[in-house]
Amino acid sequence: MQKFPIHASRRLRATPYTERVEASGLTGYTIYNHMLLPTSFGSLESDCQHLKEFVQIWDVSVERQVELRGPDAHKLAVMMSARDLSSAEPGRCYYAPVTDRNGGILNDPVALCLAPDRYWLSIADSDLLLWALGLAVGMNLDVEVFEPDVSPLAIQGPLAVELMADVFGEEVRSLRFFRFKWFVWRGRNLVIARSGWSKQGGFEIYLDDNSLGIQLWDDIWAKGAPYNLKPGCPNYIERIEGGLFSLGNDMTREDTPLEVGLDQYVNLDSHDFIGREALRAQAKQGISKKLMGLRIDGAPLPPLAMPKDCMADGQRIGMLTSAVFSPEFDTNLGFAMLDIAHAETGSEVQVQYEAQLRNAQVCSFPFTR
Ligand code: THG
Repeated sequence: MQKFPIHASRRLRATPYTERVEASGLTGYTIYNHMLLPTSFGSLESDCQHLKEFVQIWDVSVERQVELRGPDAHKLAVMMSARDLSSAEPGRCYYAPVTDRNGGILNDPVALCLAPDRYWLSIADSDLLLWALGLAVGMNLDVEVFEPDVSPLAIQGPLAVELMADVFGEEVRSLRFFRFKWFVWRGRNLVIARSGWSKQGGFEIYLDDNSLGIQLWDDIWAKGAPYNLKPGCPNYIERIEGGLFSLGNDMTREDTPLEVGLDQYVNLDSHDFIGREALRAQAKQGISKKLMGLRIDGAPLPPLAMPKDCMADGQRIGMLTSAVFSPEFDTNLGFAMLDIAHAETGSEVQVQYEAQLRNAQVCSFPFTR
């Protein structure tokens, strides 16, 4: 899209790993949580292929933590999340959508329960810190809310477990999906979780001292050669193939978790949370639009820079929110928020690309070959 450099500053933050990232073949950045997020190291296609075969090291410092700490930390976490965190256990991660009073999605963090009185909300791209600070004041809670010095580094790909065992010891192998443990690295304790924003499997290391970023990167890099370790980043093709939704792109405050198909992470009957009444009403009444998969005919599409209209019988019936050509599926894949009448597997729609209309078939997730 744009060919001009982006300049980091105190406001537009570099990360503890930026120096290594830039020295190892970075070819693109985006901005996420006021911070630099790599988008490619060569091409999306070659990055994607490598991610599916080997292992990559990802600077995902942009996954900032909102820490809730103190006697009312648990109460605040439960009030914030549509996912029932009332019986959250230390050592577990929870994908936990956060909604406003209308049920609109404010963020879709991974919540880590560090202790009964200590949570990290590992956030997507919106200022959830401000919402949490406001709620703490408004609800008169005894809780500290702040962004700690924590910068996650992800190790993703089928060989991630081998590399991680070499660096952190055999015990990482026993870590189950969406669990975390404390591991000793150079005499300090680090949270390591089995998680990450790809479907290839892997880990996230929550480094809690930015002055140690280069050391951590180098320690992992030094063990990488046998596994063909390369730098990487959340990959636009792989995440679409895998059905991972991006806040701000595929869902916004205009959408509810039910409309996005995140029903399994919404508990309407177990706990009180902000947005529950609206979501209950919507569940009762039925949704009027839904995020669906699309297979789009025609020449390979580049990553979508702006949403496109979806049409049927000459009427606008929705919006394409993400799309790209998938080499593995040998077709263009995308997500679209569609009026409910068209949000049905097998339904035929068109996508408006400037003057051109492209035919597309609606499907559900996950995409199947
Ligand atoms: N890791 C961490 N923080 C994050 C992300 C992450 N913050 C921003 C963003 N990603 C939040 N969004 C998601 C979306 C999906 C998942 C994780 C974070 C995810 N989903 C699993 C899946 O779809 O297979 C299922 C999760 C579950 O079953 O509970 O992993 O990636 N630290």
